[in-house]
Amino acid sequence: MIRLSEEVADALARGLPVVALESTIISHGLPQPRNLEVAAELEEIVRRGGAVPATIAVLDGVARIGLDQAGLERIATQPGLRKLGQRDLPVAAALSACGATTVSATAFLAARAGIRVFATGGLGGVHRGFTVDQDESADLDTLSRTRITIVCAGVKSILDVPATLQRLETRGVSVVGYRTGEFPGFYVHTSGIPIDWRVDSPAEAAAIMKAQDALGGAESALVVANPVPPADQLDPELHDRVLAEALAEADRRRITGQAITPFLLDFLVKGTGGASLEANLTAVRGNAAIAAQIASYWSKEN
Ligand code: PSU
Ligand code: MN
Repeated sequence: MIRLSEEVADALARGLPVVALESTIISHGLPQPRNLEVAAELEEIVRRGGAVPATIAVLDGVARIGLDQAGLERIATQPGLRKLGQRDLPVAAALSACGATTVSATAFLAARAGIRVFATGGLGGVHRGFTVDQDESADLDTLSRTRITIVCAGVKSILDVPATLQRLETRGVSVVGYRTGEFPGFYVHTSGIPIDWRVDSPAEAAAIMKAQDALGGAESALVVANPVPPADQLDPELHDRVLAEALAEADRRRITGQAITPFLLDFLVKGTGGASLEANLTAVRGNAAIAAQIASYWSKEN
C-alpha cells in the first residue's frame, strides 16, 4: 500500500538526507498552472540543499513516497483530485482512489517510510469559530503522535492562531522558532505571539530531534517555525483587510469542513492581486531549504 520511489528507497537505505513534501498545497493550495512549476521548484530547492525530495500523494490507491514527473503532473492537474487526511488513507487504498495528502496524511506516511524531516507552507489548526463548528485540523492530532520534524511558516493565518498554539502545547508537540522568538504569521513575518524557544541553526534542531529520541515517551513531532523575511511578507494591513472579507464571505456561503481552507487561500490570492501567493511561495521555498539543511545535518549525525 506504500510504495517508495527507487531514489527515495535508495537514499533511505544509505542513510542519506530525505525531505518529505506534501501534495495538498500543490493540488488545493495553489492555482494552476503555477502549482506544477512550484512542485518541481520545491524538489529542486531540496536537492540544492543536499537532500532527496519525497513528494507524497496517493495514486490509484497506492501511497507514493517520491513522485516522478508524471505523478507530479497528476497531482497538479487532475480534476477533482481528493484532499486526503490521515483518516482517508485506508479508504483511498481500499477503493483505489487518487488524492493529495495534507500535513496529517503526509506526516503519517513519511514517518512510516522512515523519513524524519518534512517541509510545508503552514500547518492546519484550530479554525476561528471553533466553539460552534469544532473544526480543528487533523494535522494537530497526527503531530501529537508522529515522530517527525516539520518546517513551516507557522499555521495558516486564516486560523485562530493563539488557539492553535494552545492546542499544540496541550497535545505535547514541541515548537521552536527558527531564528525568531515570535511565532510566524504564515503570509506575514510574525503573528505577534511570543514562543518559548528558538533555535539558530540546523545543528540545534537536530540536537532536539536526538533528545526526543533519547528521552522516549510519546512519539510527538517537532515544529520548526520559520518566518518569511519581513521584506517578502504580505503587507500586514492588506492581509488583515482581505482576510476579514474572506472570512465574511465563507460565512455567508456557509463553506465548512475540508473546503474552507482552499476557499480562503484562493480568496486571498484574488483579493490581494496575487501578493498572498508570492508570500506563500516565499514561505514554502524557505521552509524547503531549511528542511534540507536539517535533514542533511541529521543524516550526518545518525
Ligand atoms: N499550507 C499551505 N497550503 C495548503 C495547506 C497548508 O500553504 O493548502 C494544506 C495542508 O495540506 C494542510 C491542510 O494540512 O491545508 C489543512 O487542511 P484542513 O484545515 O482541512 O485540515
Ligand atoms: Mn478542517
